[in-house]
Amino acid sequence: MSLLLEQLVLTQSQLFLKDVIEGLRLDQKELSSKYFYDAERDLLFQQIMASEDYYLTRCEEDIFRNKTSELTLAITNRGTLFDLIELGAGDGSKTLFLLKELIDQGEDFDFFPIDISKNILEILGQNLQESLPELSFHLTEGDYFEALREIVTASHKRKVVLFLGSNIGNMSPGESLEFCRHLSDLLSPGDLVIMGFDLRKNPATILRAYSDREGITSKFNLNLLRRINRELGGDFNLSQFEHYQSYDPISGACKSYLVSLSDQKVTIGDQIILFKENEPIYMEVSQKFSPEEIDALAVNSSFSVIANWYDSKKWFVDAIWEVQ
Ligand code: AVI
Repeated sequence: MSLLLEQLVLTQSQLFLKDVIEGLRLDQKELSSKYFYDAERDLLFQQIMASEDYYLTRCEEDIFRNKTSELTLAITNRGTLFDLIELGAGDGSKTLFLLKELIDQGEDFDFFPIDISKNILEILGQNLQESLPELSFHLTEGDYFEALREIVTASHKRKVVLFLGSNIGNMSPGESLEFCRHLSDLLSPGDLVIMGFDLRKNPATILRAYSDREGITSKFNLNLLRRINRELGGDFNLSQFEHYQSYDPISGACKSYLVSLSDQKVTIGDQIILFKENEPIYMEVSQKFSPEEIDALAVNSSFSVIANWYDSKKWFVDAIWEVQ
């Protein structure tokens, strides 16, 4: 490993340690979901997406499978050359429908999938090479906005940005507004954004998606403690923490916690963290939206709404917005 890379790795793990300790020292303990993704968790998330209770992926796939021509037309009727950028591309399973249609129509575009997980990008790269050998793509690992800024600076083609899977739901309402404002600031008038939102629906259906009967979401959350043990020298006893999910149908916030099952002491490096029995660690929010909230988010961040595509159950929506 080069010295520079070694320093970078060291800095990243120091940052991870700092964020973990700061989060666990708060009165209301929390762990940042940006550290959730490692190879093991990527695999668990793929299992969640394939599980019966987690409807989100199937609903969005329904849109990408059945509304492909409408999606394609909305992108191409605004001009020929463009760059297609996907933030948080993951394994790209839904995007493949769109990519294939664009290629079949002979469109001239480059695809830039951006993800924080190197592992999932490698999987995506293989998928793309196998299923769409003629596609010109550039895998980009790292922070969404840093990567987007580089792409925007390097090419003057118009931009079409995908942010699918209700990834926007993993931000608080304040953070998602800030995120969308940042996105419209970085892009230029006429550029397009296609964003996936999980809609408010029967609370029991939502809760079950995150308290799945197979217990994958529980493993998914506990895996972060395992990662802290492995990478930061922690001694979390995973059997002493339990996953708990809540959904508030008034605010639309679906939140996950890990609850300590006993009074206990956890050591991370040279730091000691005390837990009381039943004390929660707040892990992640998966915000659910109404159509009105989505339109307001667009307008309040300088986008105009072009169209909304729903799945057949009207549980999920992909909205297409244009930068004003
Ligand atoms: C990535 N994200 C949109 C997922 C969600 O639905 O909030 C993450 C997830 N967490 C637990 N299950 C799925």
